[in-house]
Amino acid sequence: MTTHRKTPGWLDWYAAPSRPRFQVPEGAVDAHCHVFGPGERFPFAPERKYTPGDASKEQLSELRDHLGFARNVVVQATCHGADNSAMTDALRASGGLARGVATVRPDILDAQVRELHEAGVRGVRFNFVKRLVDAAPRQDLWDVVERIAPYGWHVVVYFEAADLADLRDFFLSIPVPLVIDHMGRPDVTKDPHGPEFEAFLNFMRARPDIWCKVTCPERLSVSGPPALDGEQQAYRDVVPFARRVVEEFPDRVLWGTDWPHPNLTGHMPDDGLLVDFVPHIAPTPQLQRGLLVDNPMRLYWPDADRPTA
Ligand code: 0GY
Repeated sequence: MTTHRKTPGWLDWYAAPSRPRFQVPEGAVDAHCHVFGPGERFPFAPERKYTPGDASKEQLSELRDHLGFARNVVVQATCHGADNSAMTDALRASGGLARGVATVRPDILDAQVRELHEAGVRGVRFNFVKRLVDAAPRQDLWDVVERIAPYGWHVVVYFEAADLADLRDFFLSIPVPLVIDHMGRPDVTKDPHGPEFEAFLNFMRARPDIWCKVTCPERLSVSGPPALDGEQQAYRDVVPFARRVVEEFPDRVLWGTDWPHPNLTGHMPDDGLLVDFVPHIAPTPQLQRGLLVDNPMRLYWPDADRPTA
C-alpha cells in the first residue's frame, strides 16, 4: 500500500544519467547527496514541506559507481525531519564508504549522539531556508552544538544569500567548524565581484574552519543546462561564483551531486553532466583533487589511508 504521494510538479531524477566525460580522481567523494525512504519502510516526517519520490541507498550506490566516485556523504533532508533512520541505514549498509550529516533535536541524549557517530554521522545540518523548514529558536541550535561538539562534528548550514547578514553573527558564535551548502545560494544574475558575493567571501574569510560546498549549479543557474545541440556550456552563469570560491579557498571546498535533487520543477540535471561541470570550476588537477578527494577525506574520514597524489 502506498502511504505517500510525491509533491505534484516535482520532477523525477534521471534514471539513466550519462557517463561523465570528466574522469574524477581516484577516491573521489560525492559530499552532498540524500536518500529518500523508501517511504513504506522509513516514513516521511509529518511536518515536511514536500514529499519526494523514493530514492534508495541501493540506487545511490549504483549512481556512485556509475559516476566513478568512491564514497558518499549522505545529508539528512528536511522531508525526513529529525528521524535519521533512512540515512543511517544507508551509512550502515555502505561498509564504511558513506558518512552522514544528521538533523537532531536539542534534547538528544548523549547515547543517541554516540549511536549516530558509530553509524558514521559526522555533522548536523541547520536549515534556514524558509520554504523548507519553520524557524528553530537559536537556543535550540546552541543546545544541539553543545551535544555534538564533544564528538568533533561540524555544523552544515543552508541559507539564502539575502539572509546571510542576519545570520552571520549567529554562525560565527558556533564553536565548531561550519560547512555552507551551495555557496550560500548566490543570486547569479548579480556580479560575482559585487557586494553580495563579496559579503559571502568575507564571511568565509572570518574563520579558517568555514568550508563551502560549491554545489547545485542546477538550482542556482538562470542560464540553465546546455542547449539540446550540446553547444552551450551548462550552468555557465554559476561558474564565476564557484571558481572564485575554489580559487580562494582550495582546501576548504567540497563538491556533491545533490542526488536525487529535491524540489526541482524547472529541469532535472543529468548527474553525468554535473560531474562534467567540475573542471570548469576547478580547472587544474590539483584543485580537482582537493575538491573531490583531499578535502572531503580530511573532514569525513580523517583517519583513512588514501593514495598520495
Ligand atoms: C538540497 C536542497 C534542497 C532541499 C533540502 O533538506 C532538504 O529538503 O536540502 C532544496 O530544496 O533547495 O540540498 O537538497
